[in-house]
Amino acid sequence: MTSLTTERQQVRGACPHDCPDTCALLTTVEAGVAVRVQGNPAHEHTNGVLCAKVSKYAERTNHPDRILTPLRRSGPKGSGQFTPVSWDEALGDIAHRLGEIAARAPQAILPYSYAGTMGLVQGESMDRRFFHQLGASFLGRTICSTAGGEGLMYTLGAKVGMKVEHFAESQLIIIWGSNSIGSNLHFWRYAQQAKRNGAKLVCIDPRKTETADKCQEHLQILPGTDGALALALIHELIQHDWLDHDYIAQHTTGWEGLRERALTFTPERAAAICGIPAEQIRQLARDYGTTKPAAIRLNYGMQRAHGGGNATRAIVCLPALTGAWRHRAGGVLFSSSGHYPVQRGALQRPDLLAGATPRTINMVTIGDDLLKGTSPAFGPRIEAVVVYNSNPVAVAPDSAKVVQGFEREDLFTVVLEHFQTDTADYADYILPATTQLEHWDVHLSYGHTDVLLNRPAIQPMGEARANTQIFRDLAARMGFTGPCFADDDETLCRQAYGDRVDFQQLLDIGFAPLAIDEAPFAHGGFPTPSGKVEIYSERLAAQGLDPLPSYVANHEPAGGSVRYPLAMISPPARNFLNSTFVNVTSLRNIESEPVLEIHPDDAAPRGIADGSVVRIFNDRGSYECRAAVNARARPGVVNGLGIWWRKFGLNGTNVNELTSQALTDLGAAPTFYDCAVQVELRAS
Ligand SMILES: Nc1nc2c(c(=O)[nH]1)N[C@H]1C(S)=C(S)[C@@H](COP(=O)(O)OP(=O)(O)OC[C@H]3O[C@@H](n4cnc5c(=O)[nH]c(N)nc54)[C@H](O)[C@@H]3O)O[C@H]1N2
Ligand SMILES: Nc1nc2c(c(=O)[nH]1)N[C@H]1C(S)=C(S)[C@@H](COP(=O)(O)OP(=O)(O)OC[C@H]3O[C@@H](n4cnc5c(=O)[nH]c(N)nc54)[C@H](O)[C@@H]3O)O[C@H]1N2
Ligand code: SF4
Ligand SMILES: [Mo]
Repeated sequence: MTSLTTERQQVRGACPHDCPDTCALLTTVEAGVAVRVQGNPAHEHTNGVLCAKVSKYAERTNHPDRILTPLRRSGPKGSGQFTPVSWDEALGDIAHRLGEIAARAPQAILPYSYAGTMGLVQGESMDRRFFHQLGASFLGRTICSTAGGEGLMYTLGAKVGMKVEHFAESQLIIIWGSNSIGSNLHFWRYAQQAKRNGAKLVCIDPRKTETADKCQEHLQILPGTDGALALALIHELIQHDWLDHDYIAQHTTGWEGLRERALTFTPERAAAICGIPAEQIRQLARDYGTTKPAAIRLNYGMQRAHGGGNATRAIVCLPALTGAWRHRAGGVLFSSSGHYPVQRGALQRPDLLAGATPRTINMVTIGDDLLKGTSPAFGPRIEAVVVYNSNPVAVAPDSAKVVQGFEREDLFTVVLEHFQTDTADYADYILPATTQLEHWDVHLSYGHTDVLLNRPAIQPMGEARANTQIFRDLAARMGFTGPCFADDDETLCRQAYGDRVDFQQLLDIGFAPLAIDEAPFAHGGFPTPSGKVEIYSERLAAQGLDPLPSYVANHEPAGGSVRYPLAMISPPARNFLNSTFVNVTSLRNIESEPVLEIHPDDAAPRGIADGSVVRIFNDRGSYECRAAVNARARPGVVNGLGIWWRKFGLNGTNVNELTSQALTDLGAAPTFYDCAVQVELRAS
């Protein structure tokens, strides 16, 4: 099949975005132009339906603001002034600058990337080879899910869980820390099927989301209190003996310790912590203890607070205690990515490090780290950052610091991008990258268990080059002659899974399901060292950490401070994908402008009316936006929907001006939803 012709044709692809659904795409191309992107009806999970955002992917790809040539800075840092230059000039100068730093202190160079594309090829192949050969610092890619991910790893052994399609057969679904309609639409379809079959849906979320609206029960807890809630549920399971003693005995370790701890978490104690009625906790425990099969869709919203790792540990113990895993429609799903046999060694080539182990810079603390000088503890000052697949100036916490770091005149910054994002404004060079419609890639999913292939539907627009090509070109300029730097993208696609996935099937139909047991843990067999659910974790004990799941309070608990009495969470706006799509006019028109949801009880004493412009502030900074006074916010908690580009904000900031660089208990992850603020009417 030739995917690049001038005829009208449809090309099979995969959605590249950081979303659990990993949809199969069909792109209609007319005379070499992508005119429409739709869901592939042949792919079960996609079911022919895309979210509103990616339905606009052709508009995004053909956007008049696309960066289509290399650009070099021509004004002060951050001014956003650039002049077009040739690839030859840009690559030559970048290779020269990086080479000069690498000769002295390779670790002074930092790659900064995340999941702007989730593709294994455009996201973690040639780029990693390049930085390994260079000996650059490692980046700790912690910004999203490592608190829960490590909680899962210590408890269940890996990011594994129920197959998503089996939620359709559950009789009870607890949607925990997930706004499924906004962020996991294709799971929501299975939940709807279950509901039609009589299932009860329960939502646990501090925000009254559109998902909460459609569940029969909503526990509107205070942010970061999930661990206490889980322990109280366990308390009730013990009190009523809703336990599967046989499953516990055979497939768990350390139950006695957790039992003792949970017995101190009465529903009344948890109710006071969580800010909900004790009776609601009792009812949920009764539902969970007595309904079979019962499933939990646990998602990332609950692990963006100090105790996110331990809360995850407590929650993922639940299905072992009740034996829910025995049924294929029972258990828990947090992320399915650990099921994939990705050949990361082949793709990323850590052998190119030749035995070196560079330091790791945590992407969450980029604000502080860009401002650090050379020291024995830190190592060399960061002198160059190469950003791709990410927009740190908008998405990393404590933006004032991040901006200050990227403003450094002595920092050399290269940004590979589609658009002039907030981060690109601070670049020395912006290099035009291809979109998913213009390059090859191969994908895993963290919400289902199929592999997807993405074929290019159109030629690269303008002078855009794929990330892989840019790193190949830089490697050549720097004299990296290893044969792995010559691998083309189709070869990289094949290397991603080696012989573990049928590549011909990917070429033929675009997707291939992994072979996974229908009820993967019905008979135990967890990927932990003991093969059991490690309620008690020897690995945590060995690090001097609490070996049992616990409740860890927020760094900045609701009502914990007189100056900043409100807790702020900042979950995504439905029509953006993190900070992607904010510049797509049709989608921004739906979101209209940045908002803060505030409950009438908190708005009234502050003189705030619906539509007022408010100032939200704490010691880290100040952010202005429009107030939406309604009951989507609970008393004591405000919701600052994200993640707007700063330059579209009323005062040139976004919600991350307020969030902190404090980390979680496990996983060194961000605490975006653990943030105390005050809100006032903006002085006019
Ligand atoms: N439309 C849309 N979809 C997206 C994204 C997007 O930006 N827009 N982002 C993508 C990415 S990168 C990710 S990681 C996922 C994120 O999607 P999810 O994993 O669902 O995580 P969040 O959206 O951060 O939060 C989910 C819900 O958790 C709630 N929440 C906040 N704090 C707490 C808490 O302490 N406890 C509990 N129980 N709930 C809490 C929030 O109010 C929110 O409704 O979505 C992906 N999909
Ligand atoms: N306050 C607050 N902050 C948050 C969150 C929150 O809920 N609240 N969520 C956090 C989470 S969960 C995450 S995952 C992070 C996400 O943060 P990021 O990973 O930075 O995600 P995006 O903001 O979507 O930015 C991705 C960028 O990659 C670019 N891109 C896409 N494809 C390609 C490509 O093929 N090549 C190149 N070179 N560029 C490409 C896009 O144009 C886009 O500008 O944000 C975090 N920040
Ligand atoms: S963002 Fe998610 S729901 Fe939307 S098309 Fe991509 S994978 Fe599907
Ligand atoms: Mo994320």
